[in-house]
Amino acid sequence: MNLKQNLEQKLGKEIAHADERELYYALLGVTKELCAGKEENQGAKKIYYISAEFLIGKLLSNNLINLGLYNEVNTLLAENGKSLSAVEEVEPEPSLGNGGLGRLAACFMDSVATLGLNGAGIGLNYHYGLFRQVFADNKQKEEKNPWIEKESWLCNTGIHFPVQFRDFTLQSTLYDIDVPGYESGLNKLHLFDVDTLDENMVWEGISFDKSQIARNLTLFLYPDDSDRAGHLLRIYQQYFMVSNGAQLVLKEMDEKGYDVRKLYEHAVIQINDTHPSMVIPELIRLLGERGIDFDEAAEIVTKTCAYTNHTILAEALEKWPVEYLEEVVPQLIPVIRRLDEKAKALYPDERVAIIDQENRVHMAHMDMHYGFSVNGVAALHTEILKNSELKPFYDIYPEKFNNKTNGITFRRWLMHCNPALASCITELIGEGWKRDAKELEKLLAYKEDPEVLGRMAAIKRENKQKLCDYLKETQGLEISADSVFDIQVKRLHEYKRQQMNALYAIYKYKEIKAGRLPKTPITMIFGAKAAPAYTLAKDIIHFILCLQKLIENDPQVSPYLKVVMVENYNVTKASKLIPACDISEQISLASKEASGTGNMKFMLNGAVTLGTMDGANVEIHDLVGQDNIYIFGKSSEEVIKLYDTNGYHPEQYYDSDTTIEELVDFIISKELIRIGDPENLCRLYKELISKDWFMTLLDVKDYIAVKEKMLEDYEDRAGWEKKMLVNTAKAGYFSSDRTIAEYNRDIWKL
Ligand code: 26Q
Repeated sequence: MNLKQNLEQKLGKEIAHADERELYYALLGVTKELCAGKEENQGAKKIYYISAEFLIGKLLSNNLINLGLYNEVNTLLAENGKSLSAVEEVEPEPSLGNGGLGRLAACFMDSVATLGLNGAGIGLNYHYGLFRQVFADNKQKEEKNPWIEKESWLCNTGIHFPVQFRDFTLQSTLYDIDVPGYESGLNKLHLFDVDTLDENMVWEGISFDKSQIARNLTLFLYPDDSDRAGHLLRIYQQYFMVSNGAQLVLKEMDEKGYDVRKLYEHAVIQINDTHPSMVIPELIRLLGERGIDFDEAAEIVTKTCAYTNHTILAEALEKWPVEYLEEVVPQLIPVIRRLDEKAKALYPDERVAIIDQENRVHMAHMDMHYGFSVNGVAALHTEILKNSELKPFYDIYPEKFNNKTNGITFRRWLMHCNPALASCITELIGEGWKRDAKELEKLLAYKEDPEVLGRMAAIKRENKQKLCDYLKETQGLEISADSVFDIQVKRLHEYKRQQMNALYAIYKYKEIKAGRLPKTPITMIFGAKAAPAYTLAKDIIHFILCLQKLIENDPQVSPYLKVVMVENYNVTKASKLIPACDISEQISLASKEASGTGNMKFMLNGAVTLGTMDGANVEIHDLVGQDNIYIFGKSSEEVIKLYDTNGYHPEQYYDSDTTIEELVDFIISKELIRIGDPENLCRLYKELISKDWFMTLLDVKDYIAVKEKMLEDYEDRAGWEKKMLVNTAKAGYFSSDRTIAEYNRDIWKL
């Protein structure tokens, strides 16, 4: 049966007579059937990527691309007066992640399948995801984000495992999502859930009774963990995930007839940050139930598990009080204690203890003692882990440490989100780049070709116009495609320094007020969710929204400057924002951003980076050369030294520099206080002049100077277009296909 017949049979009517919703569900059905008919990737050894987050985004178009059907469907719909992009709007986006770490897991799933590797993802099926962000009174409010409908990508496998907690046992149900590779085989994303979940227990916003585990376990990703009940729920979730994961791995070993004593010959478990670390003691416990003695079980598991670190922020490295674990999973306590004793016997150094003197379990320490690989996610990040953050471990286990610079899937982040650029590239250099992204370098041959540069610039202009239309339609925002699009979209965190970018908005506002007008108007676009309990992050959102209002209502300034905050930034919005960007803001305090992956997506789509020498920015810099990136700020060495010596005092910068003083004072100016909430604005102001833990004032002047230079260079259109081309051409290294090939070569060895 051909595609048209199949679709119309599902619809029960002609395509031309169906609406977008009907078309979406019919296409969902067709795609799922096609996946069901596809061969699963096979092999004697399998990679299990276990992660609390898989920020997969909408799947329809990407699955169609990978199945080689996108163009056919697109054309078929167009012939019948329908548009695939309108159909896409119907699909709900699952928010099963916070940001980088979760999106990385999704890109990795795509590449593992594309490279034909035998692998699977293991995670949880959160019904309401993270949360949906809405703005009210210039503040973030959280709402639940339901995404599971009667028909969805989830397939109930009928597989169940018992998971035992202290006072009760929960039965899991496994749901699978198909992950078709690009013109390749298929893998599964396994998401575990409980049948006893009660979606109606959420009363308002994202509040619910945190103590009713059987009813609330998979409602939300990271429910507010500002209190004890929140922490416990997180541990319930983590243990539920890893116990199911471990049972699934062992079940698959049994089914294949493999000896679990040789588990490491057939399975490798990649632990995505410390959230799944309890898989180590859980597997040891399960092997013990099968009669394997403790030391042998520990050795088997050590040869099976590998750990990826995504952060050097101490507060994000999980340390659970023994007492919490005792309350949730007492059966793991003897295992963890023995692992701790074994490690202490060999390495008495308190800095490498699993259980510390305050009776807390350091999850990362367990991973490093009882895993065979530890990797950072960008070259600089891995060096910092080895030389400072995890140095005591590097001294013990130098052979375990390795770097795997992050990557992104070009299927979603170029072919899908920027089809015009993708076909332009193909016309110029052929199809090869889709399988071997390094071939993008062939574009460099056109670096001086005005016709090619003009085409790329025209595509950028079109993407900017589309974004204007979208923001007008969805948020009623009026912005102009003739302005410079300066974009910072990422989770809200002080170390990412959205507040520094907002101080630039104040700088520019004052300049315009003083009659110094930008040659080209500037549109500053922000998008960010703040963790619900992260007060200062929410203050920064409030600050930005107040600036947006202030400028919007100022006829003297608004023709030259706009500040807009995109509501509920997510994968869908990213794919509309990124292709439209001129200036990519990657301005974290050096040493704090492990890698960044947005930086790679922007670069690939022809934006020029404004950034610090942090995370993968360093590698972008080395690839494109200093003429094609704008770098500012103190180096990671200088920053680390400032922390070590307690050498940074924001008040010194504030008191000694009138520009800085004026910018910061504006946060509590009468103009802003009239619009905003004094409590939030004052708190932010005080924080910046007295603590400023992430050193905004240290770099703000250099930031402004370099951004001004960048805007000046933007006026040289031919020069700028060349930078755009070089950025796209050099982005091949950041394909997640390269990253996954390296994981396989060095760690998984499938
Ligand atoms: C930890 C404890 C308690 C509650 C929450 C957490 C928690 C939740 C989410 C800790 C960390 C995260 C997410 C981290 C993350 O997204 N890290 C990013 O990972 C990317 C992929 O490697 C990098 O590119 C980014 O630099 C890094 O910030």
